[in-house]
Amino acid sequence: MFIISASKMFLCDEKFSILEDFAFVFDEVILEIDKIEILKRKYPNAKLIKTKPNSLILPAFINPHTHLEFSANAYTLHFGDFFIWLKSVISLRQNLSQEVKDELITQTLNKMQKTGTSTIGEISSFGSDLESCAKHSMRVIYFNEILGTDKTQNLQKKEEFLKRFEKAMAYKDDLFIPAISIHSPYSTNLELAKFAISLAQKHQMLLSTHFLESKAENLWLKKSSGEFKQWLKNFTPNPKPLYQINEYIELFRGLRTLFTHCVYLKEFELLDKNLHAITHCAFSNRLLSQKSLALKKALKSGLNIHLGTDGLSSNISLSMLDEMRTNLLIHKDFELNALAKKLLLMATLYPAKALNLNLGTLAVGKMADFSVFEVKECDNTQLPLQFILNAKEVQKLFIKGKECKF
Ligand code: MCF
Ligand code: FE
Repeated sequence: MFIISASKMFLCDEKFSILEDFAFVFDEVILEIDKIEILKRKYPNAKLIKTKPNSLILPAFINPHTHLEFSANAYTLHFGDFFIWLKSVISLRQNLSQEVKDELITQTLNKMQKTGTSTIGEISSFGSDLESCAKHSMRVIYFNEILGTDKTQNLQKKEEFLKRFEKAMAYKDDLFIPAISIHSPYSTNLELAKFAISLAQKHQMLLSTHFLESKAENLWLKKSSGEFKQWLKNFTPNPKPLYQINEYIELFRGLRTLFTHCVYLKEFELLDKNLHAITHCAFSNRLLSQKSLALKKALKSGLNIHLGTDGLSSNISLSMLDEMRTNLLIHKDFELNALAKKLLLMATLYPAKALNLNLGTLAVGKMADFSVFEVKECDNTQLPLQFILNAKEVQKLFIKGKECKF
C-alpha cells in the first residue's frame, strides 16, 4: 500500500475538479483521497512515495487507436490525399512492417509511457506486434484486424484471422485484452465482417472500425462514385459499395464499438450513445482526410468523442500531449481554456468509458493508473491549458498501482 501527494491534482471527473495539496492511498486501486496528514495517520504502514514540490497528478492517458506495426514509417508513406496514402500503404506495408522488429515496438511503447500513456488500443494488421505488446507493462487492448473484399478468399482470410486470434487469446490477462477490428466498410466484405463480429459477440469483446475517414470513402459509400469506383474498375466491370452507411452501422448494433475518424459522418443519430464512441485522430485527418471532425457538432450529439493518435503511418508522434496540442490549434471555435479541459477528459475519462475500463479518473475504487508531471506555479484557471502546452515527459507513471520503469 502506498501514499502519494501532489500540489495539484486533475481528477478528470465530469466537472474537471482540481485539488490542491491532496494525497491518495492506493494499491492496485485508489483506496482513499484526502489530506496527507490524515492519510498518514490512518494508514501508518503505507509507503510514502516522494514527488517534487511542484507536482501534478492526473489519470494516465488512454490512446485507443495505434498501429505499432507501422512504427518505422518516416518519409515512406505518401500524405495529402487519402487515396494516394492508401495506394502507398498497399504497395509498401509488407516492407514497412518487416522493418519493425520487437525492439522498435518495445521502444515505441516505452516512449508512449514516458509521455503519460498507460493504455492503448492497438490495431494489429499482421500479428507481428503480439509478443512485444503482451510482454510490455502497457495495458493493451489488442484489436486483431480483419479485412478483405474478394469473397473467393474468405475461407483463407478467416483461417488466417483465427490463427492470430487464438495466439492473442493465449496472452489474455488484466493488462492484455484481446479484441477485434473490422478494418472499414470499403475494405471488408459482409461475410468477413459478420464472422468477426459474431466472434466478438461470443467472447464479449470490444470492436473497432475505421469509418467515414475521407472524401473518397464518403463518395463511394453514399454515391457509389469517386476514386474508389475508378480504382475498383481495374478489377471488376461495375463495382458497387459493400454497404450503405446505415447497413454498416447496423452490423454493430448492441455491441461496444469504437468508430475511428467519422470526419464525414452526418448521421450521428444512427450510433448508440451507450455503446458506440468516436475516436478522433486530428493529426492523421490533417495528413490524409483534408477535413477535420466538426468537434462541437459531434460533442453536441451526446456521443462519446475521445482522442487517439492513429499510427505513425499517419502521424509523427504517439504522444497524447502532442495530439492535444494539435487539437488546440485546429478547433478554433472553442474558448481555449474550456477546450483544454475538454481535451484532457477526451484523453482520460472518455476513452475509459468507451472501452468500458474502470480507470480514466482519480476516484476511490478506480484502477491506480496515473501519471506525475512537474509543473510550474500557475493559476488553476490557466493550468489545464498551460499543462497541455508545456508538458513533455512524466516524472512517474503507475499502471495498476505499479511504477513503470523505462
Ligand atoms: O487510420 C489510418 C487510416 N485509415 C485506415 N487504415 C490505417 C490507418 N493507419 C494504418 N492503417 C492500416 C490499416 O489497419 O493500413 C492498412 C490497414 O491494415 C490499410 S488497408 C490496406
Ligand atoms: Fe487507423
